[in-house]
Amino acid sequence: MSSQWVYEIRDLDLDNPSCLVNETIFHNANGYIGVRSNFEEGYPENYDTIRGSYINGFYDIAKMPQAEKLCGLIEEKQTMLNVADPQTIRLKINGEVFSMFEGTVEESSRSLDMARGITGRRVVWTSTKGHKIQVLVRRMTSFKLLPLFTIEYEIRALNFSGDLCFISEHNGDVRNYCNPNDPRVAGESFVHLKGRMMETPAPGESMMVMDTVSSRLSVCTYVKNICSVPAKMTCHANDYHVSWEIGTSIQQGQTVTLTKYTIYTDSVRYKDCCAGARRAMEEALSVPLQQWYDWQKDYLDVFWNQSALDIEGDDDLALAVRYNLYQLIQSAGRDKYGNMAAKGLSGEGYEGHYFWDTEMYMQPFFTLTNPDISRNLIDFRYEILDAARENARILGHKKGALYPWRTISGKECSGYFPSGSAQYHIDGDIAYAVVAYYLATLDFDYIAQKGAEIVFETARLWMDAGNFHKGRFLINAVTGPDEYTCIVNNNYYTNACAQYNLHWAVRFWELLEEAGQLAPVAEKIGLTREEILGFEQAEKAMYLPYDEELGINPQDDSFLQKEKWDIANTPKDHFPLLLHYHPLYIYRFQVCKQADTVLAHFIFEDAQDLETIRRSFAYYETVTTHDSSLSTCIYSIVASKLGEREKAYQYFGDSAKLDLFNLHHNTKDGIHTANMGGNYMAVVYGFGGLRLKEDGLHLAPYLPGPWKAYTFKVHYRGRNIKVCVDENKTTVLLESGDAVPLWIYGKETVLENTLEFSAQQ
Ligand code: IFM
Repeated sequence: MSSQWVYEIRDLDLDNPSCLVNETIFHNANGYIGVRSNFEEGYPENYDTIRGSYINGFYDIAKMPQAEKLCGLIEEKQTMLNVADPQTIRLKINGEVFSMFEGTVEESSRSLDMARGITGRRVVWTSTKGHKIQVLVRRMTSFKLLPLFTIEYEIRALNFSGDLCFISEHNGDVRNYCNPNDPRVAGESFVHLKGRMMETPAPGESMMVMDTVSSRLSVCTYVKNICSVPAKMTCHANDYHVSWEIGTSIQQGQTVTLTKYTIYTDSVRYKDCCAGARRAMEEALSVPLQQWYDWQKDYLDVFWNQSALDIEGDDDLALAVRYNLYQLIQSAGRDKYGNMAAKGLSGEGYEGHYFWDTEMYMQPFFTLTNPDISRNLIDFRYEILDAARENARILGHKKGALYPWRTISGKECSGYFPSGSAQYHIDGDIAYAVVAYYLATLDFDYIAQKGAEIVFETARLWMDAGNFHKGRFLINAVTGPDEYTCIVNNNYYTNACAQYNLHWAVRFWELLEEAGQLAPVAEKIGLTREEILGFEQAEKAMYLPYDEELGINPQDDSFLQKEKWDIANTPKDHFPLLLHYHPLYIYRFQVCKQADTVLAHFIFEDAQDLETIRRSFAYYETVTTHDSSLSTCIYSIVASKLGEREKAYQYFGDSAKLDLFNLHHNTKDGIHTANMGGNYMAVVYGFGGLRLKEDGLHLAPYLPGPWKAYTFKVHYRGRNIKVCVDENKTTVLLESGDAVPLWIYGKETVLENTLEFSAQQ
């Protein structure tokens, strides 16, 4: 049972897999810290749990020895750390220990309130001796004070009066989760944090500083417990584990609350993380908790006002889409030290690494609704540009920058290069995101300061990775987005990306020259007019594979020569294929894990005529397993473009509830953030037909069958534009800002106030 803004589940399933999934689904995060939603009191000993708190961009270095030490293969990786755990609160009533797994759980629920930014848990429980209590827990990671995490733990005695004791813990003895049988999480677990300082400055308080073993970083966690009634506080502390016993009494009908404040700071952002933690704690305590709740709500009012995507006609789906957008704002880094991990800050899948997921799947949402966050994500890429230059040298390139396939602070962390470092398209993806930011904002100063440098250096890389041959520019030995087809020649997506990247390098050169702002960046990186001419030639000569017989764009030079994988007759439990077949075996078949050429046909739609796109789509549908969560949303968008509306809706629906229904069976390791961003795109780019192009904003909305209406907003070049689509009409409204040219259903017009179009476009 859920309302429009609250995702709630009742009568919790208490089996181990359900508990693990809920730890992810109800996690709290704010772009800086993320805390999984573990039961405060813990689980039975035989239960697997991932009890974790994470800091965006905070990592240690783990060894990744290569069995065969070939030149340039990496031997270590960064890994996001599970930092000290402040979640534990055990409860005793008249000496009996509260547990969801003993006594009787009469009622139970968990909820996420997306308007207020708070998660909740409610339990009515009767102990074996018949004492009945209600436990209400509210948790928040503050969007206003990023280091702050709070737990409000409220007990109500329903049928007794007696003793009440909270045991509130702060545990520095933590490790990361591992599963040696799943390549999507770490295979081994090490102790990455060593205690340096632990103190209990005042009753109910504890502070710990831990240092990473290899990356030379530090993290401080500062905890303060406040009880709503007078209580006796006794401390037990040893070995980076502090436990405050908080004893009091409770009367029948009375409510007693323990409020636990935790501050996280790290040495990436703070010169002195202890001092930073003290300051933040002082700030946290300077106003009542209610004030932080109010500010949380204010923050989200602004967020939803800028980015709400409202759907009428399917409440469950509307809620799922809202849940997805909420996860995006929980996951996006708010400074240049943190980006958006594939699992956000909700779990340890992919070890907290940032991939192309950011630029191609999550960032578009921010580019259209919250350009400051989008710019911030580019700032992060700018910050690691030197590391990308170094990475290019490691891979033998004399010029340019090659962004790592997966990373936290800039170094390549991919241990398996065929489906990792070989995905050179990440350079084009990052350049694409810079251009999209520019097209949405016209923030030319930013391009002059940072954006153009990224686009120039990535363009340079293509010149070194590819070569002219018989009048065509070719890029050999790379891997495209489809990770079931590795190290190929002329991957269509990669070549199209490179072409766009080169095009925009030339364009930014021209624009900077016109604006008299070229010299600083050109001199800084020694970029010459001759190089730009080379970019232009390569762009024009770029080889985009086309098969005359089928009239489609083959995924690469050899794709169509391979036998097709028999998807229909592969046992259902053999998906995802990557967990059941040796990679080399998979590589010899025509089988796609995810959208590849189909993605190119969305992103670079003007590179091909509609019929080629249509035939290609039909072809790739038959060879794609969608084993990656980045796939169906893209198929939905292209189906929309092709007017295949039922199909578009079906693909969209498949991806909208992926985590809420644990459809990929690995939500326990964290949310699928790229899928969530892709789900947004399936509405706005797919049903809404939105495109950002140099000639302006394009829209071509239609109403998908089962819906009554939908509305979305975009922030475009300083204007706020609202698009409402219902059964009768499409309305485009200029909410603020000056008139702006607009392309709607392929026709150019000017949006001055309100435009209305009939529904049947
Ligand atoms: O970046 C993706 C990739 O495209 C498919 N495998 C998972 C990665 C992280 O989400």
